[in-house]
Amino acid sequence: MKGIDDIPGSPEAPTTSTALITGISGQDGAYLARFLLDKGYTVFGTYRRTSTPNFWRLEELGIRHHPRLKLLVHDLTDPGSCIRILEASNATEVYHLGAQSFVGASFDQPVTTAEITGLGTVHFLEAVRAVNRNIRFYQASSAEMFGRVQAVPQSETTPFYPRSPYAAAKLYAHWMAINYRESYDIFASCGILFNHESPLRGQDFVTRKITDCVAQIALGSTTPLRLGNLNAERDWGYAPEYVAGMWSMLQADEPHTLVFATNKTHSVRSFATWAFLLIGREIEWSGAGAAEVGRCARTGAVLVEVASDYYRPAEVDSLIGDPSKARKTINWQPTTTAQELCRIMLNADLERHRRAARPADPSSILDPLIDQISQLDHASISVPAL
Ligand code: NAP
Ligand code: G4F
Repeated sequence: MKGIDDIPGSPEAPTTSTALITGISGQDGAYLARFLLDKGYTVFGTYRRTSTPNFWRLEELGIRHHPRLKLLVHDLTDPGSCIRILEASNATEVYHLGAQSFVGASFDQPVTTAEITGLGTVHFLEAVRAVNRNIRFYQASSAEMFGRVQAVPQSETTPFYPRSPYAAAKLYAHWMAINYRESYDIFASCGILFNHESPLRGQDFVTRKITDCVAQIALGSTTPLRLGNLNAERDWGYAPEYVAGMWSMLQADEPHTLVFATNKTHSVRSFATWAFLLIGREIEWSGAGAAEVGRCARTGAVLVEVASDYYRPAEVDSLIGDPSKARKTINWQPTTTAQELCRIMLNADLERHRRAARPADPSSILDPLIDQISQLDHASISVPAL
């Protein structure tokens, strides 16, 4: 079974290259750092100064104190220091992952989002242009740019229709990366990534919010899971597979724009249903809209309720990507299903809560549960027609 320590691809010929990752404290930054360190890279990672360090992901992956990992303080809204960081690191590959990446927050902080997620990219592109035009640059573009989708599934040729300040900022950054590719011959590649999740996902995002809450319910919590739009559908993949694709894009002969997706879509309701099934709770859904609830089929207890405060002013109803160009161009193919992803994430959250609740108790009630979930065949999770 895949778990938190798995990452596709293993080093064949160790490299002595140097890479710079912006947003190394985030989900993708942490996985990519480990991937590159495994390949022999020296990795410079930028993080923004906060009153309390935020390196829990690097710690969980066991790379926080890796001898080839160097952490540099940098805020994406500070253009001048991009140049200093590029010069100091001497990196030949830049993976620009840093962003205000939470769509919900972008409605409350549209200008900050534009500055970090939009202009922050241009600060780095300008630095590449000034310091060394041979640097290869990866831009973390997003499926959110498709927004109110103009075709199903979405591919590299589908027109964009952003539906949030985040998506609009990403679209600006995306086009600027392409603009620098075409204007200055900079190797700027754009990965249009559909949702990718993992045990390292931030707790604001719906998948991790679900697995974390369900793990707590397994441990005895009686607080229901409160969600927004249960009908939203996403194409969910496994983050370690996606960061491997980022690296492949920068090893190609020429810069590309590629969609990374699984070509399957599922609703938020389905993801929650799977997570509860994994702890032995079948959900019965009733009601509609903000009045919908999910009850335990056995006890009738309310396990899920809808909270309209999680609704967004404009929603992206359904995303499903066509990754065939990525397969043809860089031989990238995802393998983890959304159901398996749910199990990986739930397992990790159960383990975290077990550790937090009973640090040294060998007879934890969760041990048998985790074993049972690990052995479950994900194909055996029957998904109701929703
Ligand atoms: P994430 O976990 O939210 O990580 C974002 C990173 O950016 C964090 O390290 C964060 O630092 C950093 N950051 C935020 N504001 C900053 C600022 N002002 N200065 C410097 N750093 C700042 O996101 P992710 O899931 O790893 O995604 C990586 C990238 O891919 C993002 O650009 C995201 O928009 C994009 N993307 C993600 C997905 C997905 O499904 N995960 C899909 C498509 C595109 P803190 O730790 O201090 O917050
Ligand atoms: O998990 P989400 O917050 O992810 P979203 O908005 O799709 O954005 C993520 O994926 C993008 C790529 O497609 C990235 F660019 C972006 O940075 C981020 O990583 O929400 C998924 C869906 C939405 O439709 C939302 O309305 O779930 C719905 N949802 C329903 N209840 C909820 C909730 N989302 C959150 N975060 N919390 C809820 O309670």
